[in-house]
Amino acid sequence: MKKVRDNLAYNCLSPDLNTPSALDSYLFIADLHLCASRPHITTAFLHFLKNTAINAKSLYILGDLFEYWAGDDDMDNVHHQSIIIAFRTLANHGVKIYFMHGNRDFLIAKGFCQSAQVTLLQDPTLINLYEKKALLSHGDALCTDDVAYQNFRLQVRNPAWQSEFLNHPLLSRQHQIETIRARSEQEKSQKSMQIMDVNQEAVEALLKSYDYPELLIHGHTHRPDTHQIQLNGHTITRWVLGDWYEQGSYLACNHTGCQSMRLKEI
Ligand code: LP5
Ligand code: MN
Repeated sequence: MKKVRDNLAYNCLSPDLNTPSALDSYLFIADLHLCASRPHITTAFLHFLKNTAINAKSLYILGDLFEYWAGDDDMDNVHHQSIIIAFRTLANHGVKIYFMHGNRDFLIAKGFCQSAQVTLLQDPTLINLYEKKALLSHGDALCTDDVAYQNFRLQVRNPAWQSEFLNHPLLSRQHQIETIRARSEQEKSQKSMQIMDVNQEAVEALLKSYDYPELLIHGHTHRPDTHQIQLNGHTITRWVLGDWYEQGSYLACNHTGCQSMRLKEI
């Protein structure tokens, strides 16, 4: 018990020790955007894996684990290796790790998953969470008002486009991605907050097509919150996960419910 209390005291801003801990919980994270140029975030994440996720049943990473992923031939660098090794260590302790693609790391493939002992999930994926249905998604596909992004997404999620892109040398791919990143940042500065949020009709259509799960958990918008949706006589909770830019956060779910948890500032 002491181990859990110490762990909570370290990881939570909230002093309430009665909230669900990581012990035997399902943990959900997204939008860490790990990269070598923000080493403190990687350090905080490795600490989270070693001290918090280690107590969980499963860890679900719902996309944008990395700032970007240029291909599985970029696994040898020290930064990527430190994360792969930490995942392997966690998996060897019996914690099941699931990963879903985000809009920045959808080129993660078999090589990474095998090496990190991570199971790749389709977007969306329905899971059973203590007899409740929970639908998991990165969330970008729900931002249907962002037409420029959806057109871009259609292009780069095309398998033929991806295999052509992966034929380029790693360095050239990295340069192309940097160019797209700059363009994306420039275009985002011109878009309204509303356009870059999920579209309510898209959310409702998705929930209906999955027969009204009790929970929808996603990231991408970087607007951590809980939304109650009343839809055709069903009550659905939409959990939006936070990013890890200034403060790491995760959603912990156990048999008593789900609780949004924050790490100390990073
Ligand atoms: O990630 P975030 O939240 O900052 O922004 C997203 C959308 N932007 C993106 C781009 C990624 O951030 C960067 C690329 C990731 C690398 C993927 C690796 C493989 C692809 C290689 C491509 C060369 O996803 C942003 C959304 C925002 O979320 C909110 O939802 O608005 O979308 C954009 O800004 C996209 C622009 O509006 C359109 C960009 C058009 C670029 C067209 C060039 C096509 C040619 C590609 C071939 C080189
Ligand atoms: Mn995203």
